[in-house]
Amino acid sequence: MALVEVKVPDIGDFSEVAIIELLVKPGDTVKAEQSLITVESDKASMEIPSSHAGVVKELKVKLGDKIAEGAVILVLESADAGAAAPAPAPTPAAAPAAAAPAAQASAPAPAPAPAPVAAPAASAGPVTIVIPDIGDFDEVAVIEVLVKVGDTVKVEQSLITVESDKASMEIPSSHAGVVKELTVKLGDKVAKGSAIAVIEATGGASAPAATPAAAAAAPAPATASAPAPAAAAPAAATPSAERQVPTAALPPHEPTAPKGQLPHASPSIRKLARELGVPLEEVKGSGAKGRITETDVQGFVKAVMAGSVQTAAQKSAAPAGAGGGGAFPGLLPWPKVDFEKFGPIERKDLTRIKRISGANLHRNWVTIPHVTNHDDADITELEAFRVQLNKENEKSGVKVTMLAFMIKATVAALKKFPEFNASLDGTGDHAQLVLKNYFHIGFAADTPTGLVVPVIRDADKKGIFQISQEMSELAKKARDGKLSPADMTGGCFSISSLGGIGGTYFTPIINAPEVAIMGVCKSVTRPVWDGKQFAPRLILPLSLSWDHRVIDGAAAARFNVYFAQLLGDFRRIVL
Ligand code: CAO
Repeated sequence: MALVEVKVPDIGDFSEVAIIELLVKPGDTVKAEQSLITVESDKASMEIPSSHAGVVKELKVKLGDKIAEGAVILVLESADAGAAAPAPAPTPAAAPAAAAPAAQASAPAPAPAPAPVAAPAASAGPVTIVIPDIGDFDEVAVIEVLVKVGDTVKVEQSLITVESDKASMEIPSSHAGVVKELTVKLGDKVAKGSAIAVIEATGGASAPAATPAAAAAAPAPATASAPAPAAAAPAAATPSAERQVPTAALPPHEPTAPKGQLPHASPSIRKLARELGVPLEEVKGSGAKGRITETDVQGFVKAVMAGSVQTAAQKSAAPAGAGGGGAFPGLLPWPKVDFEKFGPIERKDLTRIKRISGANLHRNWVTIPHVTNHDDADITELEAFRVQLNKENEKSGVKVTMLAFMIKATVAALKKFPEFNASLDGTGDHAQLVLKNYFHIGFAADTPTGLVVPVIRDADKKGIFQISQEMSELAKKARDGKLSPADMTGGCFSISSLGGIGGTYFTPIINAPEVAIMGVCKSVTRPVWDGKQFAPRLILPLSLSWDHRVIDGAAAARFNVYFAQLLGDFRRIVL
């Protein structure tokens, strides 16, 4: 075993290229010709293979490093240190614009020179652009056509992207002009000399015909871009807005690249992604073999901006189970705990209702500025009346509930304070308050699979008996898991009653897009000072949560006072 330094081979005209991916780490066993790193210029990306088999002892480069021929990539403990290294990379003279061939993976590809013309360079007139000497490439597939007939192209503007198994590169135009004809299409196999397009060159601006020999003699500038002929204005690859790539509907957030592998994308798409900060490994490619196109990157950005997709970075900043929606930049990631370390556990999936209601409650809690006002209602007389009604109507089978009275009181309070029967619509300068002239009241129902909120429609048009009966039917449907979406939509205001269970006060979460919710707890008999003495009164604790964007504290206090007055003396409801 001996230690071997694996160096960057002759990469032709590349003088400084950035490392965009490290494919191995110390301790990895690599084979000869296995790719070690990926480097990229603005027109080509390629993998640099190992000259020996062995175990990686030390990495001498890191992501972002600029490297050139001869740079040490890593130190390898190799059994075949004495063996001849794989075929050396072609020299610059031999391959001015070579790409790593499938059969000779140890020869990475420099960026291709501008495509030469078959005809002698003319200052104007039609010129046929052909594939330049792309080194040992025999037949490479056209994976993107970046221009279309009628497009005006600049010198060095990329016309097509070709790809081998180790490199992809864009073939730039040697001439400026208007594309008259495209002679390749997606999927075509091309080689040196294949015609790409006919361009009506604009006078004078055309680059001199870059013969392979001429290109070889002209070493690349310090940048990693393709060597530009002296007369040509260096032009960055301009991604066409209408790239001829297989298009798809907005791509879902579903990466196509296998985990740990660099996704398929041309150099200009990588550049675009870097500029926008798009994590390409999270983008689903809609091109051939999952290749990521410009449309895919744009779709990803749109989806992230719309909040329908979260990047992995956003997710790791959001609490576990946040279930999408905006993350909180700068927030610590949710703690990852190995609970089994502390004792036996069992795991249970959340029910569908809990998953859906949890995500909604979380959004509402985070996005609505909640305030909760607590108050008490004296329901001594109302409870006596309710008990009496139930006695009188024992045979009817309908039990009048306190909640039914509260629903009627809510309708009256909503009529008196219309901003509680409202919803916010739109944001910023376009925000509007939608005031409703209908009165659909929701009530929280506890079921074995989670919380649901069925709605009593048009409660203003219904009496206490009808409301009680409908509530009992809806509560049964809820417990049986038989509520339809129509039973749970369109609510104006919700009541969450824990009265049958217990407690004093709590802070209910507003059921968006409603703007307030009444929480009710268990009524208890308390001594209340009546001005002369303490009298036993049945007191119902109320907790009204309201949206401070729509409602003020004074209005909330008035709502509670009025609501309590109605429950205290129900005759007031007809006033
Ligand atoms: N104070 C004292 N007792 C009360 C009361 C109150 N505020 N409200 C109801 N009760 C009593 C009733 O008198 C009844 O007692 P009896 O059986 O002796 O007659 C018992 O509690 C059950 O009441 P009910 O049958 O009238 O039912 P309800 O109207 O109180 O509740 C429903 C119906 C569907 C709202 C309820 O079953 C439920 O699911 N509540 C939970 C709601 C919830 O989970 N809210 C929290 C949301 S936030 O997580």
